[in-house]
Amino acid sequence: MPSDSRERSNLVIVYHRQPYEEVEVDGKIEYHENKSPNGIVPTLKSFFGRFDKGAWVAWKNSDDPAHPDFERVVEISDAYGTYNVSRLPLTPEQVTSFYHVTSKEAFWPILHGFKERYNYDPVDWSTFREVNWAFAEAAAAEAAEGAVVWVHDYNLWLVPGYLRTLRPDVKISFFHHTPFPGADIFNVLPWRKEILESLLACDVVGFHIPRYVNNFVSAARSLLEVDTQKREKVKPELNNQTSALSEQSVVTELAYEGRTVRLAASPVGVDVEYIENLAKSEETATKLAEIRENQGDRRLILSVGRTDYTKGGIEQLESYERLLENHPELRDKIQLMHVSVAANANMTAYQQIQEDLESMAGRINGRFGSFEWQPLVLISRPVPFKELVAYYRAADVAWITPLADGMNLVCKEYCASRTDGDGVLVLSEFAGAAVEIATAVPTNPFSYKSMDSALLHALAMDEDERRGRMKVARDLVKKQDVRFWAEDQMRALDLGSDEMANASEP
Ligand code: GDG
Repeated sequence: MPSDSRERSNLVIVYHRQPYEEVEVDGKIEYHENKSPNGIVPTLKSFFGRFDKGAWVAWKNSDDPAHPDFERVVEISDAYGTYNVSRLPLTPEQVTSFYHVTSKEAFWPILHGFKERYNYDPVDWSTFREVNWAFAEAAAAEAAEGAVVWVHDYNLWLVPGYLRTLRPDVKISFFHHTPFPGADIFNVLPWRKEILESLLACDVVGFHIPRYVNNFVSAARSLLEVDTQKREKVKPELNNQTSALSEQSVVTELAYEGRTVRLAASPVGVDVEYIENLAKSEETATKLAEIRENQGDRRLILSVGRTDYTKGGIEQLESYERLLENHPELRDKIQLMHVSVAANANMTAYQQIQEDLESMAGRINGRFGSFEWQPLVLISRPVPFKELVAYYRAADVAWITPLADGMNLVCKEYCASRTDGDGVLVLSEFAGAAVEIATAVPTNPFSYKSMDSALLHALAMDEDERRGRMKVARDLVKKQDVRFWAEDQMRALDLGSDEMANASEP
């Protein structure tokens, strides 16, 4: 246990990103709310209100981690209460090695099934271990006796194992935001056993959907003596049979070396209340009227996602070009807005995709456009979320076609925004959300035929069918919202809402 006098926390969230933005005002650093209201940061923070004391562990870029003025732990007070934020000072070299190289060039392609993009050569595994150890130490220093430590995502894969050694008393839950591949793909990673052993030090390992749970089990079984007898039938709301990711049963527990690890399939949802309020606001109504006036009778197709090979942007533009070529009747009648924002703009793999998207957009507009009509609008800068909601409201079709996606929140944001009950969602069978939203028009982004016919189907759909499908989708997105997800994770730790209130007792 730590020796200084700081109050320890009953809930410690370990997430690589900080829960606020640092803003310099008159030479002093102030901590402001994150500008982006979407995403899970506010939801995670909302859990602090249920525990006596909360802490967050994240990394902070630092040129000089040893600088005596560096404040390692700051106390933040905001709408979510007062909590500690423990910042790990990482040098630019550590960030590159741990995050940009190991996490993004080695892990990311494997998690999404792109073996051919896996780049192991530049990985410095000792830096990955060192950074994960630092996260584990920081979490151990913040945690009260018996605290819950909630760790997020693959870039912190080794944290549970280290933390269990440092603090055998804490409850550890780990959530994967990405897909988890089966043994054939996962085992490409040379550090596979070390990663799995670390995850098996958790009390709960969470995934979005049953397929990823079963894949994890297949990887664990391939390398370790695990007992995986306990399984149950997949709940109907997680088992859309038309999705390529459906499963009939799911393993719920795994026993390893005398410990039991619960496996939880809980799909992340969106903050429906927040999005609906935005969708119904005056500001959105004004923007919507402006968009509709510009669109005239043309049907608007909207696509939103990060610039990443997993998101299927290239395949989508190829389909759009084929449709305009093979269906001249569509020309001048539709417009595609493709919002594709780079999160890791300086990585070569992402730069290449951006260049390809720009060149395809130029070709499509050059081939089919006219003075009056631009077939494709490519937006590469981030759009404010409020504006995005107005476009969700305006879009006749949301065309969401990732090749692989843990969940995909954009499709849920689209449904949440459609307070008018209209709009068609075309959704890749390889997005985790496809196992939930059974009334989306399914599409297989690996098939030209499926991509083209799904969009044609969506454009031709009559109003009754559109509204019928959207109603079911909206009901589901509302029920399985972001709070539902977080509660589910806590339930897996045997911390229902009542128990959480008492979670402060050591
Ligand atoms: C990972 C997993 C999983 C996008 N463009 C703009 C913008 N966005 C926002 C969307 C949405 C978010 O970014 C993207 O969420 P996704 O879920 O689609 O994707 P990832 O970033 O890859 O997230 C994913 C997720 O974790 C949660 O577990 O679903 O599978 O890969 O919220 O709205 N937001 C704004 N402007 C933009 O231009 N404001």
